[in-house]
Amino acid sequence: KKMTNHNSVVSLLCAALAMAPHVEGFSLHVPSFAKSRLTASQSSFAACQPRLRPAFSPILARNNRPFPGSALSMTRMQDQSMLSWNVDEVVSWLEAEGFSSDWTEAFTQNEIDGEALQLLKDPEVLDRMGVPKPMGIRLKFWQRLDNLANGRPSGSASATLSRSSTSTLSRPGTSTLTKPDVDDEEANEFTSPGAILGASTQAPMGTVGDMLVAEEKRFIDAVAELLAELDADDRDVTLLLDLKDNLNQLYSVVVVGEFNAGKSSLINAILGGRFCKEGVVPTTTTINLLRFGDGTEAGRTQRNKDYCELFLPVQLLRQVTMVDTPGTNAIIREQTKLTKGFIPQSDLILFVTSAERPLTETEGRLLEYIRQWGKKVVMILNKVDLFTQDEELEEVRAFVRENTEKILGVAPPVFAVAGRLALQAKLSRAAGGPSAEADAAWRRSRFEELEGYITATLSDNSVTVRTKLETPLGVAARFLDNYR
Ligand SMILES: Nc1nc2c(ncn2[C@@H]2O[C@H](COP(=O)(O)OP(=O)(O)O)[C@@H](O)[C@H]2O)c(=O)[nH]1
Ligand SMILES: [Mg+2]
Repeated sequence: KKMTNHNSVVSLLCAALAMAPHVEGFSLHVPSFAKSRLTASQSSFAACQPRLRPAFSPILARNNRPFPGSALSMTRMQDQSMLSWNVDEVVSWLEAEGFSSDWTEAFTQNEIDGEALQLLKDPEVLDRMGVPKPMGIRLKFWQRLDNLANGRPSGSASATLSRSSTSTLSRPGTSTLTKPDVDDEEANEFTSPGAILGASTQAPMGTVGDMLVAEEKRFIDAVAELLAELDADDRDVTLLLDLKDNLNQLYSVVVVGEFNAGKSSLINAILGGRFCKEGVVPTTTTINLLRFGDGTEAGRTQRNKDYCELFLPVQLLRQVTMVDTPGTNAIIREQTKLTKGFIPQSDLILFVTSAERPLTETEGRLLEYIRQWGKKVVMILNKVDLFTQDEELEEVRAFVRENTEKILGVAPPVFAVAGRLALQAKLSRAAGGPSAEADAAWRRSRFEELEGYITATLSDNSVTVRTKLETPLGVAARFLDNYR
């Protein structure tokens, strides 16, 4: 059930895909090379489909919801006119609702008139009629039939669900997701700050990237429509549509961890300046977005309710938006909520844990939460200058690796660094200080390896584009898992 890797994300998406073909304007012509990019395996969308079928009917049964076309809803029938339809009229209705010729032919051959139509609630009857199998399309059929029988507007009219149709909804507050994955009452509680990242710079994706983004936007619209039909919370649908809008934005790296783990110091070390406030007591009370800005923009800050943007003349920020979070802390619950709210929007998570107290219980719970969103995680074991022995360091690094793997299901890269020393080295070099000293601090900081990884990740377009594409997919998969 849980999202352990990209393949399970993709298999859920296949489930959505199988349910989605009848959404108006929906098509998925993903080139085969792109499919393998998305799935990271040989599995194609088609190959995933059979897994869908056994899954759906028991789920509907478990939810104790009648099939839309079941006897229960049919007793509410108000519009009697369909009962007098002949076969041609039934077929015209099917066509108008967007069902394929496989459907209309099966209806013609089996001489389904209006009276027979209202009895078509049994999946086995549809099987015997030779109607296509995907349960998603059948569900839509029952839904349309139910609308017809109850004199409601056609379902296809709602198939054009778009951002504008949800923009009047209340802004995301505390999500109502109640998936009991973690026995922590806060586990699923988050405040989504909305599409923060969707503010400025466009990400250069390349032609193939742009094409995939366009396809994925259609796909997300289809999933959003599906979620709406599954009575998903409006706020969840809004989040998904916000993420769709974020697809064209810069890659975002979000730094999370408990307060005092050294998140702000790490960002400063990466950027080479004291831009984020550091301190022994929780200092960062808002989410800070670090974006590129030079000339008159340099140093400008823009405050909003839950976040603050800083524009800095640092080249790396042309490629990424770095995000400093307040961190999680059992005492300051508001900050924990803010941090959690931001996680769904991130493309890459740098999870900072301190050598003083590597992987605490609350950090474990935060990782659990992150995993539910299908995020790519890089672990940073910070403050390694506190170790006097290399063996000690390696032992703790192994501990972090093993335990994060247990939680995430995949082993993320683990970097052991001393952020504070790395920043000292960079600042001292920039100020023209004694180079031997700076070099020694730099070596002790072990920062080289992490920087190499970050640069390699960001300069590989296929990695960044892929990760960006996966961001809304992981969230979509979680919602589908939650609501189906
Ligand atoms: N010994 C040591 N202390 C560090 C290191 N990085 C940060 N710190 C200290 O840890 C404290 C918390 O750092 P900060 O970056 O504010 O943590 P945050 O709350 O996670 O943002 C500060 O006093 C930092 O000076 C490090 O690499 N080594
Ligand atoms: Mg901080």
